[in-house]
Amino acid sequence: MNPFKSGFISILGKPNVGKSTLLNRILGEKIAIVSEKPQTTRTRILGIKNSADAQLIFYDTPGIHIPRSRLHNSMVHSAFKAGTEADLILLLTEAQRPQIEADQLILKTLLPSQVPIFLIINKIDLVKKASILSVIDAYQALHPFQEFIPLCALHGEGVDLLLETVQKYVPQGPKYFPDDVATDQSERFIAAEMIREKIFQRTYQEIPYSVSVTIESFKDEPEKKLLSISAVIIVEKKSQKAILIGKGGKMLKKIGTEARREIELFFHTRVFLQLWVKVVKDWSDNPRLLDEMGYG
Ligand SMILES: Nc1nc2c(ncn2[C@@H]2O[C@H](COP(=O)(O)OP(=O)(O)OP(=O)(O)O)[C@@H](O)[C@H]2O)c(=O)[nH]1
Ligand SMILES: [Mg+2]
Repeated sequence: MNPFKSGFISILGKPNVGKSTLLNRILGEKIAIVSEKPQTTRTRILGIKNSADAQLIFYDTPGIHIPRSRLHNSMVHSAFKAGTEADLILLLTEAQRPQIEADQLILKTLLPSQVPIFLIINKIDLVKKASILSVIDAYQALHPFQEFIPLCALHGEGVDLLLETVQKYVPQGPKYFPDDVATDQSERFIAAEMIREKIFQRTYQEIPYSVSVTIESFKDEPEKKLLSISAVIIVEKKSQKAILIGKGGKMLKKIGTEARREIELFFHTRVFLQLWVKVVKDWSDNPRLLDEMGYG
């Protein structure tokens, strides 16, 4: 029998390149929220992929960008930290829009030089095969990448090959987590993230970036086959609160319905979801509040 292997693999890259989509695809289950807007992920999200002879522990991370608030600082710091703690780094870029200079800066200033790095060229469904070669050519000059793997995180093409290759690079090691554990995130955190995802998908301009979600109560009532959740959506300005609530409460209702469906799917139970909106001025630049909200 092959010796058991295990390792920590960090998925890093610019915002919006598909890091969270890739984590969900690898796990075959949605644990990381996704949107078409950049800076969706704000914290490190751990996901565990078990097979007969390996345990691969992935970190999805916030997209690396130039910070403009303390929240951004914390996001970039957590990506950087996940890089330094990894046995292997997957640097993601987009096939149709590779940002070579930005990735070069990430490689030079943020990523530890001793950790092996694969270049993952995502979204190959959006380009002709021939153009993938020119992306590989351009990146070859930047860094001695261990592997170049083109894939489509959205539909899955190339993901099995990625997993086989990752397994070759991780060391022999123990099973860190029991087989039935897929993530270290709390149930409350997952529910809050699902609400935040719907806000990211449904609102525009500065609104998604001004929102944080806190779970006030989370009550599992198995005898009623019901999960009751009450959550507060925190915004920075009164005007944002008005937009989130919408005319006659329409927007909040829509977000609530979509979030409830998503939470029901994940927890396999009926959910009663109550949402409130509260203004907390400048929370995204307040170290104490950021800490309380889990962005410390
Ligand atoms: N066409 C296509 N779209 C993709 C693919 N992978 C991800 N996307 C889309 O890209 C957008 C961003 O995906 P995310 O997974 O949220 O990206 P991210 O890198 O986690 O973004 P941040 O958390 O903001 O750093 C979403 O609209 C995804 O549906 C892919 O392989 N093909
Ligand atoms: Mg993400």
